Amino acid sequence: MNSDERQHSVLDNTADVARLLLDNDNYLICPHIHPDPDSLGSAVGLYLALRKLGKQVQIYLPEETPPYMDYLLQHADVQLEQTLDMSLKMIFVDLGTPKQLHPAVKLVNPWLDLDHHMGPVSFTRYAYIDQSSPATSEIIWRVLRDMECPVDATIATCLYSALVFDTRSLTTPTTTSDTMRLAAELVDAGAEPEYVNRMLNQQKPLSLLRLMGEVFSELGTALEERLIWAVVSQEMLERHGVDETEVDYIITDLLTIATAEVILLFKECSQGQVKISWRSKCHIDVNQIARRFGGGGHRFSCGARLNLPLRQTVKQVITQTKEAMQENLVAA
Ligand SMILES: [Mn+2]
Repeated sequence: MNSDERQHSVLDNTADVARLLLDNDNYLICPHIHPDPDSLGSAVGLYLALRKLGKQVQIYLPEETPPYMDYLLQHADVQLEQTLDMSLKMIFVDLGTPKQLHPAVKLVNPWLDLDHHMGPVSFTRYAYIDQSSPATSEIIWRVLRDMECPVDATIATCLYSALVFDTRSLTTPTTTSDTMRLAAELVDAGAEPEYVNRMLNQQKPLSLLRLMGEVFSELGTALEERLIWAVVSQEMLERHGVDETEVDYIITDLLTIATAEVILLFKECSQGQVKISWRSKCHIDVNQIARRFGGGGHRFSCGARLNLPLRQTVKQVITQTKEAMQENLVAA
């Protein structure tokens, strides 16, 4: 463990994280804004484990989440509003950067950051970051093991959901045989693959499929179809009666296109921003491109938000992404 003058300690291993969590109490777990199943599953899994160990703990989530993730939240004490004070040790899971926090979540006592993203880690008192980890839930699993916390079927379901979501069902380049062994351990502990697949992948409303039909018929392509992008406007969302939170994951369907190396999804949000998501099959480091637009994430999956009109955003981002692909930003 080493600390600098700003009282920030980088923890070297999950055993240190486990000791810290066992030695302290009164936690507030904070997922990132618009949480995905890794952030939410990690938050609830850690919450349930700390409760088992007799700790005071709550989850602070100041926004509604899409209904398909309700099964992850049903066993947790989730606060939509929270009085923040120094007595609550804030734990961030899967955050990436403090910019990914909901505006209601103020850094009153930023205490511990558990993450597998690249990016600044010095905003909390303690941090454990493992960029090689396939999901934040894998880190949580190791912490639970080091705390000798018994894992029941509910915790296993949360962590398994997070793991299969972030690894696209155990198929991303970060997936190793260890990842598969972890998935097997979680199934042994009570996670049901069929149930989790149904919850994560078979909950789309018909209206979303109809919207996808329109979006897919108007895909943009460049560089001999190596770059492919989809655009979803507010007008399309309104016309099909689709909630904007339901749209994000249609991007994974575009990865099935044979020629595609990089995929982009542009979503016009109700607050006037445009949300941009990049996915890369395995060659191009799209995180380097996202960072040029103030965003970030992983080498193969990342995002950014711009306060520009939709058409202008598409033009600028496509131009830069094409340039980056031609420069051949190869993932390490
Ligand atoms: Mn993650």
